[in-house]
Amino acid sequence: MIDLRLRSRISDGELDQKIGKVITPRDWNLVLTGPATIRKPNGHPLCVYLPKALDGIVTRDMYEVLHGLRGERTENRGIASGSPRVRRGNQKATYSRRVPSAIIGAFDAAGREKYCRLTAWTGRNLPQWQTLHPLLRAIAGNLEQHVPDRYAAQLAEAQRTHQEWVVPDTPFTTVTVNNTYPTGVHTDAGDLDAGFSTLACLRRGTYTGGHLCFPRYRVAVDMHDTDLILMDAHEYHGNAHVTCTCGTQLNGMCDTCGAERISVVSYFRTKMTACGTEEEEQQRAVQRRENRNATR
Ligand SMILES: O=C(O)CCC(=O)C(=O)O
Repeated sequence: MIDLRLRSRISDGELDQKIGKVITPRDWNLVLTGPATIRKPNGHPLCVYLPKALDGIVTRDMYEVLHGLRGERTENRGIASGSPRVRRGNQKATYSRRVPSAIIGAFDAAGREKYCRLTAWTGRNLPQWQTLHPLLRAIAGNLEQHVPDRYAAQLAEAQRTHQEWVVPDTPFTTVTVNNTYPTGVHTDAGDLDAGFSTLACLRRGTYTGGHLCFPRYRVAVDMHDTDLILMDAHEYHGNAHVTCTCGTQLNGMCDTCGAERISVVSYFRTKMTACGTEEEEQQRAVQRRENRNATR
């Protein structure tokens, strides 16, 4: 495994121009092709690339669960959707491009729902969620081995969280599953500062592009099937357009040729430590519903 400490980074002004935009090959000059630890100029880890780390771990059932999420679309990915947010008519809320991305696992009391919960898909598909747990444990094992200090910090937070919100034997509460679309340059919000994020890739059919890139450092990686990258998701990152052999720039798996790039981002949501037990959070949800009905 190479261990490389970068010497340079682009200026804040140059980086600002790229935020929210989809990355292109002009944004990188180093593409990782083998196992590598990449450090920032200050010596802190930027990413650890582990080709084929999940080979033999991802079963057909796991793939089917992740592939089965391709119909879940969201307008809530903000600049990570690769397009600016827009307002519809005179509505107050803003929306970003609709992209095939799903959040599964646990979620804190954020947004409209002021209580902690398993996401709607997770609640409806508990056996499928559990099918993914061995994969998440294998990802956690790699995190422990390659970035032990970040793993330990994240595990400590997971241990002081009610266990119904944590994937057993991992420091993860939540997973974002993306299917074949480019993310605009963004940083992840809501995950633990002292921790580290992880991104696993499953790939089917033939396509070009999709490179995951850290534009501040001009480093990219073309993730292949069962590759894993451990990464500082508080550094700006994004992935390039995915073009299949039909010549289409994809926003979702290609229905014609089957080209598909699934990215599985597993992390710990900082605010989960403040959640009550599942029973307490359910009571909070009922209470909120009753209060809302009473004020109508
Ligand atoms: O799919 C990728 O390579 C990037 C995904 C990502 O950055 C995200 O979901 O926040």
